Amino acid sequence: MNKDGQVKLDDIAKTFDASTVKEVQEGKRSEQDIYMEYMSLWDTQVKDGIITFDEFLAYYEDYSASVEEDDVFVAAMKESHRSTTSTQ
Ligand SMILES: [Ca+2]
Repeated sequence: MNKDGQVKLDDIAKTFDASTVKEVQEGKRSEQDIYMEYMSLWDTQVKDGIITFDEFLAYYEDYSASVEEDDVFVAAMKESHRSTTSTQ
């Protein structure tokens, strides 16, 4: 996040590796499909490729509210995060 309280979509994209998502590894969905779905979670209010602080907060509100019904995707996100921070 920069001094203006905004995050560029590209910065978030760098932290996300769609190839580690289970559905991609199983060939059920394309990396592009997962990537676009992930990005659409963030850039919600004004789709300009920049995540404002309001959009950032909105994401986390939605995220916490939808954990139970969307737990498969959340698990995939955790798996993705783990793999990007591992030494392998
Ligand atoms: Ca935006």
